[in-house]
Amino acid sequence: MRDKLLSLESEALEELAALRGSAGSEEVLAVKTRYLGRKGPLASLMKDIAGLPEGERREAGRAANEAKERIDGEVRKLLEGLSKARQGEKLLTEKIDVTLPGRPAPTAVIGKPHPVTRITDEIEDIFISLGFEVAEGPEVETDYYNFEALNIPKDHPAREMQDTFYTGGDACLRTHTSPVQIRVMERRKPPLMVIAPGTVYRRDSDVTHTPMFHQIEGFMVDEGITFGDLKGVLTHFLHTLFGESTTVRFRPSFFPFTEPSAEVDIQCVICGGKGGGGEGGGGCRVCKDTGWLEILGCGMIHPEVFKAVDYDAEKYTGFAFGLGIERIAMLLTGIDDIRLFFENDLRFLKQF
Ligand code: FA5
Repeated sequence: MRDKLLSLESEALEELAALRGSAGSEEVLAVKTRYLGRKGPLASLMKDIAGLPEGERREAGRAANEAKERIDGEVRKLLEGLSKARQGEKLLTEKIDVTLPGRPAPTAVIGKPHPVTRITDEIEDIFISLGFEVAEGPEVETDYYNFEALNIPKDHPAREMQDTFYTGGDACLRTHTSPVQIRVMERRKPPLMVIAPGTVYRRDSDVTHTPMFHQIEGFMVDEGITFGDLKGVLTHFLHTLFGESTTVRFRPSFFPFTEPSAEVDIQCVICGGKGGGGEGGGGCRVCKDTGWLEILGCGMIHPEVFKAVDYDAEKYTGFAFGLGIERIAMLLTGIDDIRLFFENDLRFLKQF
């Protein structure tokens, strides 16, 4: 029995040795099944061992187990070697060069700030650099904040149904950012240097008007603020935004919440202020041949407004201004139809 077991073992180990280095795991496992499986030669020797006399059986049983373990051990070693080799191969073929530069994403999928957002940020930065802080107010306002506290009388045309979106009762969509002046001044005492950007709504629609647009309100209140401060701040702002050589003009105007009031024009950036004598000799569509472009409304805050927020108008003075962001964006980008900003046509937006 012992010889039979030894020759079975050495035959199996020889076969396994022949597989080393060239075979795959299936072939190794096939040899294992052939020798150690239920129908293999070791199983049949085990059956013979069961029939041996008592004294020989134990000895032969141990020898059979040892032979089985040695064959099994060799199979395990071969399989481990194969798995290591496979891993090494994988590391080589699947290696990643982390120093390769990344692939740029196609430009169509990269989001960029909308031109109106970009110009709002630019304008905010100019005022922040002068020491102004940014405030916000609600888009749905009450009659009191949008009109009453701003000294806009009951019979003012801005209050009419055809100019304002009323949302029921006393509420309306704010028609300008000026109510933020009231909300800030109600809460705080001077000195104040505040800008308030935001969305406003009017029943308006043509090439230079949209029902929803953006304004930036600004105001400065303290003891001794003069019209000179207003001119200085706004001239600096317009020179920074449109260039130092831009000519600025303050023109008398009227707003119920400022006195005196003015509108500010800059010399037309398209025809250079030449009006009809612009490039090519034709008329200038943008300034309609006047040579000037209206940019914003402004003035010294009306004493009635100070009364509404409980400020002493004898002690404090201040200026305020409000500008339309889309109008400025049109001038800076050369777009001559304001509605393009809100159509979200990618062909338009991709130009910026
Ligand atoms: C006002 O709204 C005042 N609240 C501005 C102000 C503030 C004056 C503080 C004095 C002191 P106005 O209605 O002129 O003023 O509007 C201001 C700017 O908003 C205009 O110069 C224009 O650039 C822009 N604007 C007005 N209506 C529209 C519209 N429908 N679409 C786009 N822009 C508009």
